[in-house]
Amino acid sequence: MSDTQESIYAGHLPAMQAVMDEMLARIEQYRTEMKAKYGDADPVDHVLSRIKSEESMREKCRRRNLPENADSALHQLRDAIGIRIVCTFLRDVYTLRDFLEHFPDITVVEEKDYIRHAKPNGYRSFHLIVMTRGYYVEFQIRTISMDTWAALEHQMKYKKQIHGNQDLIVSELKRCADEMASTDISMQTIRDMIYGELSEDGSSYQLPEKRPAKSLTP
Ligand code: 0O2
Repeated sequence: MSDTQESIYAGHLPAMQAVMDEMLARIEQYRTEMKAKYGDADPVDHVLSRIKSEESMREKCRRRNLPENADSALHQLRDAIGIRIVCTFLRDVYTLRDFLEHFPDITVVEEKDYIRHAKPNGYRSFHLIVMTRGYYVEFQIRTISMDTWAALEHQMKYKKQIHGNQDLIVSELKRCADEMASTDISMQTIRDMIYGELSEDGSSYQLPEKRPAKSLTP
């Protein structure tokens, strides 16, 4: 941004930062509660957060044919504030989703369950877009293995020159994504056995059903 160019977020940055900090504090609260319940086992491996950079936001506006202004950045696009939560186990992805949604000042705008419905390339993650205090926040909640996969796939997408057979890389990535998804279920099931939380019929962990659309805003 040049010295004379106004930020695309106009005067909203301090309020956006405050919203992001509040969401991060709630995630810390969740970790503390879960650690108290399960000893020292932390349900969250790590959390990343960012306000989309000025340049990335302007570039996204141009790509979407939107004017480069605060209305586009804050109302037409919904990922100016982004928080990625990387969980140790699969069930934590959904309990965290429930935890975040139970706050009365949070309105769920959209959920995209790319774990239940993986993208064709194998991408898995739970995306939750909420509105709070007048700002959208995009949460990406996923397991460690989903995160490792997404990071590698991202490297492939943005590397200008790929050494090796790209078709083979793409199909190997898809195979790994499916194997990792299966391992995530096995790891959750083993964990449930350790904690005596296996379902009564002893079956392996099942992903939760999609909730009724009425819990989401139109
Ligand atoms: P960045 O720099 O990561 O923020 P939207 O971005 O919501 O307007 P879309 O595509 O409908 O558009 O949203 P979706 O599918 O929820 O994806 C949003 C973000 O999820 C992406 O952000 C990526 O971070 C991540 N993502 C989605 N699909 C893939 C994928 O196939 N591979 C990887 N590695 N990440 C993915 P952006 O906008 O790309 O940019």
